[in-house]
Amino acid sequence: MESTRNKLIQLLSKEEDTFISGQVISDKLNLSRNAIWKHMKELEKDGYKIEAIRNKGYRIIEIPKKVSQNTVQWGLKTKWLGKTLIHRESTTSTQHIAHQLASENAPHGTVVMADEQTAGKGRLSRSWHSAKDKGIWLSIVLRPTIGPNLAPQLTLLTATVLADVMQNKLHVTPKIKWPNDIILSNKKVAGILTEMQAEQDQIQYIVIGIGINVNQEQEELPDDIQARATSLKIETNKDWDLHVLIQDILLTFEETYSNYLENGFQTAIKQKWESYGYRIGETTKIKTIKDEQEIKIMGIADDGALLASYQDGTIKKVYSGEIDWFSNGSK
Ligand code: BT5
Repeated sequence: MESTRNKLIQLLSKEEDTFISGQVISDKLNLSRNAIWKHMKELEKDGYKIEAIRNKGYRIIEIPKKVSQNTVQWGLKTKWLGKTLIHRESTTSTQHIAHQLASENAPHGTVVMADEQTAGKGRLSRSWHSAKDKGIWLSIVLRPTIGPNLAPQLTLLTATVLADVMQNKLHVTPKIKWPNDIILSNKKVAGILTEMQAEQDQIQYIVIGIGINVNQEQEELPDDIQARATSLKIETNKDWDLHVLIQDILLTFEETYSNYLENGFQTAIKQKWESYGYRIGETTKIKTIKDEQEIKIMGIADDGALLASYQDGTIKKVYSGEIDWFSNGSK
């Protein structure tokens, strides 16, 4: 249920720079002038700066620098992604909430965000550190019209989205380590977790989890990942507004996803992914459930698999595995 406060912010954010008269607000939201004034005072307590001018009305001139449904929705330029937006201060995992909502018919494009996760998930039951207010921890519910076998493409798509936003907005040089890590200065800054609910040949829904370390200092990263993890702040020496980055990610995701549906993986994603690819053309080790082998990374295949050249000269597709960070096979 949307609160009057949310409706008020949505009304004001539609017109961003222009004033909205008390009369219009009163008519649209069925509020008395006095009630409007009280709501405005409450918004100011939440950190919104509101300009009120007699005979003109109200406009928001500054929003608080924190993540909430309102701050992310204010100025969000997407058509469908994040139109249903859920925010929790603390949760076990945004994946859990997204799965729950998806199984209750949440629409395509629902986004769940949290300030903190107490049981953040990585792949294969690994954990994901998600410190309060320090990063972006969000999940997207999608109902794609592709076959379940193509779901891994969405992980690669998401990786190009994160890399594009980092490169274009933060002017850093990201790399994508197959299949789901975003790397800056040889360290992991973000990870992606794609989970699917499918029946036979049909996807019911997919939940894409995105975790990005944003404003941690080096010493704030947990000991067990210190050597291999970084944050956007460590890389750029700057604090970043989480809600603004989330908006950039959602808009870029929506544009990339439309391009993917219209033009296909090969045209929309593959080449871009390879331009960001980590250690492409290099010899390294890959660990799969079967074994660990020395390979040369050739690129990715049209279905999203890794193309690996083995020592016996064969080139094979790898669907699941872990590329070694540091090993160099030729050493
Ligand atoms: C991932 O798994 O990289 C997927 C991460 C997805 C996290 C998001 S946050 C929103 C949504 N809700 C969730 O509960 N999850 C998703 P994987 O490739 O398995 O990497 C996990 C490994 O990365 C761990 O075993 C650690 O070594 C390392 N790690 C854990 N937390 C990290 C962090 N904050 N930064 C960098 N590395 C981390």
